[in-house]
Amino acid sequence: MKRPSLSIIVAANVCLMFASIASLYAAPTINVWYGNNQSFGQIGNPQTAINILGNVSDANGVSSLSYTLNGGTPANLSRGPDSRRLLSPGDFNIDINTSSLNNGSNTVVITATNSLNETSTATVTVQYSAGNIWPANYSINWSTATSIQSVAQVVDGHWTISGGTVHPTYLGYDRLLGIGDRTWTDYEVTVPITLHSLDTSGFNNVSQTPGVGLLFRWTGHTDYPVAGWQPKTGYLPFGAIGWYSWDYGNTGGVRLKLVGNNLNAMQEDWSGFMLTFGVTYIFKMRVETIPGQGGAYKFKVWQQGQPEPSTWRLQGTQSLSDPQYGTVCLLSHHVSADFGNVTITSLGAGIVQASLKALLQGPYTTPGDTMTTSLRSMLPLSQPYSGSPWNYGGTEAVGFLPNGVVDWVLLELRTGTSPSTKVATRAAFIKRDGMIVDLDGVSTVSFAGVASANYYVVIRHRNHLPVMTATAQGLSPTATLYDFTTAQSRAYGASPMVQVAPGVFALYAGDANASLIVSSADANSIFGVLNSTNYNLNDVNMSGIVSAADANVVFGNLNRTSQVP
Ligand SMILES: [Ca+2]
Ligand SMILES: [Ca+2]
Repeated sequence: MKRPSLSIIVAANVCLMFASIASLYAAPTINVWYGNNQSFGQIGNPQTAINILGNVSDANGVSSLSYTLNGGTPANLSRGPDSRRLLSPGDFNIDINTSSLNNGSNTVVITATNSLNETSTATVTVQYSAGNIWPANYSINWSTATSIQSVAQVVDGHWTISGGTVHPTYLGYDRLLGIGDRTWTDYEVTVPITLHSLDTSGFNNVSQTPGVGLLFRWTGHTDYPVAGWQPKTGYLPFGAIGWYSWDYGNTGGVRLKLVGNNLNAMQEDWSGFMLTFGVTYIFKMRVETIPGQGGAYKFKVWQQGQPEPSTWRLQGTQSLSDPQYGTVCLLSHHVSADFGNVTITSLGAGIVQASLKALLQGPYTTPGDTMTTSLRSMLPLSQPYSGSPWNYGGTEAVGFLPNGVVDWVLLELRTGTSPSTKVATRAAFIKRDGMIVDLDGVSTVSFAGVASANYYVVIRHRNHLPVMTATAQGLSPTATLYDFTTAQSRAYGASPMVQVAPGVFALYAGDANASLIVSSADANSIFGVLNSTNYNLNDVNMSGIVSAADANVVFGNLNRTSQVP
């Protein structure tokens, strides 16, 4: 592709994108690269922060630069060059965590002061749309994109769309364009890339290795391994980088590499396969979750117009201690490259695991903090929550009951505390030790088609009062045990559980009519079917028979109500 001259690019950017606030006198000039009205979150969130990028300049020298968010306390901004994210003199990058933004309109006021104490300000209106998850199947056609920020999220750098591609206008350290959601797990990305030239300053001690390609399973900058910078500059952890790179000081080391978390090389291409400047190559990379192992990454590159190779050129698997989810970024590290149209395909819409432990008061028995399995011979082989009031239509069923099963429970995931935000429901087994397991009787409970994110988890049981986690829990393909039994505060609300032994808490038994309150109506229900010996809601102590003992459980818990909102 014929590249426009730099002067044309800059002139076009000044017309189209730069928001210049220059005072009538010599106060600093603040250029906000992507405009005074910027929208974030409307597609989803590639990373934990948003970035408002720009440059400040003044003939007399800029002495300070700061910003406020929604009229809050001014925060100082670093100015480039800082050898990493801030490339040129006066460059700034306002990194604001999305959790600090109002859902809706936000006002960022940037204030610059020069050495003569002259001040100028620029106001950026940030429209933030909370709660969106980036569509799992996604593509970008740069020819029809109205702006970069309308289809992607700039993390670093000044980027330009031209000739049906996007490219970093100025070459520097980790120019990143985020595309996708920080909660994505398994996906495949295809993008044509044309390399033009190398910025040899990328061989400096900090940058070390110029390269171009794709960054996978990344959720944003951190304080590791670079701590305390503004903007945040730690680039770890990440899932993997698939790229074409020039090893430090070693032009013979140019090759395709698949680099894992902590910069561990997963696989390198020593076949002699080289990319030619000016030629377009298709970069294709994917990550898939291998249960119990981690992310499996595969990467191939071939010349556009040639048949796609049937095999992957590089591959490797990361461990469960490496990121299990995160977005994809286009990455140019000191390389002039055009990125063509991006195609992202979901490899399964995500899956999260819930590892839960809880006890039911009815069948609870000491010693050993276990539950009886007296109902075992009566338990249905398919989930019992299809009727009112649960109306759950799931098809969970087994051919036989796994060992140790006490009963079926119903789990819900919610993005908030309101019932209207329920995103998933699953029936599962609760075992005598309190562990809640999937249908195989062993595994944590999986929720397919659910993105990694924070969720409140609700446990319901036929004739016990439900409980919900006290706070939203980060659920991902890797499960972390949440144990309700260890403290009253593990569940949401006031006195949500009954203490059944010192330091041991259980769900309240006795809601025989599933009304979410234990009352005399439950006792009446029990007395109406005394001596029934079937799988019966009124058998609240789950002994296998409806008797006066069940009514006594009700009387012990009278007026207890569900604390699940
Ligand atoms: Ca009741
Ligand atoms: Ca009973």
